[in-house]
Amino acid sequence: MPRANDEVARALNELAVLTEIEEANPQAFRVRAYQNGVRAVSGLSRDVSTMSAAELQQVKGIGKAIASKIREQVDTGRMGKLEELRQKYDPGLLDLLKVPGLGAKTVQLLNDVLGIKDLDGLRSAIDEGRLRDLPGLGEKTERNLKKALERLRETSHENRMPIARALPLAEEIVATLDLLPAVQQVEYTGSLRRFRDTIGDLDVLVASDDPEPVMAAFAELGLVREVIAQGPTRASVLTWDGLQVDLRVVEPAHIGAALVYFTGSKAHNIQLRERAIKRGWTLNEYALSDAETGAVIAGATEHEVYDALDLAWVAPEMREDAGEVQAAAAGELPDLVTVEDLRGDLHDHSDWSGDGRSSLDEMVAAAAERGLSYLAITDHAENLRINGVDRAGMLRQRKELAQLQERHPDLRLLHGAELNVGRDGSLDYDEQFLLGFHWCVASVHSHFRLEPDEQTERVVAAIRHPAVNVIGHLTGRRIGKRPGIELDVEAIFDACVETGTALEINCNLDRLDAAAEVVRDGAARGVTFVVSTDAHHTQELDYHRHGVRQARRGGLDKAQIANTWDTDRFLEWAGAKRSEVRT
Ligand code: DGT
Ligand code: CA
Ligand code: CA
Ligand code: ZN
Repeated sequence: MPRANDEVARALNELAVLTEIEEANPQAFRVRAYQNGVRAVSGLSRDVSTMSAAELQQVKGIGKAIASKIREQVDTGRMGKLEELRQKYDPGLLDLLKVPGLGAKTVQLLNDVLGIKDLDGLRSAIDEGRLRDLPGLGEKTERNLKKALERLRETSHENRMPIARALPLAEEIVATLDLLPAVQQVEYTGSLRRFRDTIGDLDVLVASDDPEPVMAAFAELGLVREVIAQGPTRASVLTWDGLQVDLRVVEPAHIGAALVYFTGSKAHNIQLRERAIKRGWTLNEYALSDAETGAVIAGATEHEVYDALDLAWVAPEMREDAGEVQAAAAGELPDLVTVEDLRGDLHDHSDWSGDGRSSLDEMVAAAAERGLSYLAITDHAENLRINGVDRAGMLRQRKELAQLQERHPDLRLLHGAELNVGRDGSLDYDEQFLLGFHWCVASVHSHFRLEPDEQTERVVAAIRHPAVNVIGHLTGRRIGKRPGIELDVEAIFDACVETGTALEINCNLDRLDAAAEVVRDGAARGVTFVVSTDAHHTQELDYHRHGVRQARRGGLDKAQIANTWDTDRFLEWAGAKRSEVRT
């Protein structure tokens, strides 16, 4: 998405949430209009900053009022109405709206009557039993809210921000600072560069000989709510959505050492420092230097630092002290995957099912345009509550796909489905019908609260089905929103290896499922993986860039990723499992 669109969508979204509080009604006309605006802007491939108000109004979901707000944001970097609401409502109220069971009406009531402005306020009010006497609430609601708060605390990893929210913010900050003439290089570092799935605070590093304008521009960023601390070369700010961002400006000659230091992890840094000490050197955020003379040995680039320590350069995603330093010393780091290595995508939706937003031919054309060699269309199968495709629909789609195949000779199209793993491990349709697909993903979309052994059994049953090629988003987690199902992953790995079934690395930032630790352990067991976008829109085909980082974080060698294989090898592997049943 163009960066201006991202910024506008975020502002409209905040406007929708704040308006919901103002109107005390999530169905209010203005709320819905803003939400439609968010969707419209997010789905737009044109850069909104290049569009006039009249052109904007031509877009479905954008009316006159929203068009003028978009222009205001683009022209002035601010949205007056949003600023006004930000003044009026405490940011903590936004957190309250995220508590399951708390709507805008209740949030406003809590605010007006009890003066509750944030999660902490709500927690103490519940502990003191002050909620039960409010009109329309009662003891049961109080109990439910208490539970919801506990759950929220668990899933939000003590206020860590999910990567899906942190990454776009970081990319926006980096892109904005990168425009400054004083900036030679700018990178986000810390846990985000390591691609952890939640972020405590965001660390940004700039190389510059002239820190002053950089510090000034940083404090002036539109997304900054408050400057917490500011010095000549470092500053900390708080963004409107509650993320702390630490900026550090260093001289260009030190940027390599600083990148290593501020990327971390702490444990990885300690390993590096120990190697330096053994050689009579010191390693800090400025340089690798001789401990006695202070002479600089390395510091301008990361590669230089690792090289001097007799280590292969370690990809940031792997820097967790999980054996990567030893592997780098022995020359045994895995051959990690890049976006260019991925030749196909194997989990893609169209507007035939669920919430797919692009048509079949748009999806196929977009995959062809990206130079993919193969693509599996895997619309939702019939058991999904929201608009799964029935048998007749699937057969019609197969015909359409065959016609599209003729128009795209260089892109091998596979007709597939995303099946729903039932409570007992059963799947949609019947075995004969399922064997008619070229490729099936099976995913858990229901029954998230079963016991671990029941969950394991149902997923293993799906793995054992002859038509199932891969398990989609293994646990169904939504990072920071919903924990995944609990599984005995060892049993899953064994079943996968035994049957030639793959595990998916789902590229959606909300999911990143299987988790990196599972990828690492599965890789060691010999499990085959696929990196899949789960695209619901043509633009989401670009999500491969996230999935490869997740694969790297799992230390996965690209040889173990089936969609890096060429078409012939891939098709042979994908066909092997089902042909075993047929013979
Ligand atoms: P987070 O923010 O909790 O998601 O995790 P990080 O890893 O981003 O941690 P943060 O922000 O405290 O520090 C960023 C990096 O700076 C960290 O990964 C390593 C480095 N660092 C910070 N403090 C220390 C320290 O005391 N010793 C060493 N060796 N490195 C440190
Ligand atoms: Ca951090
Ligand atoms: Ca930090
Ligand atoms: Zn899907």
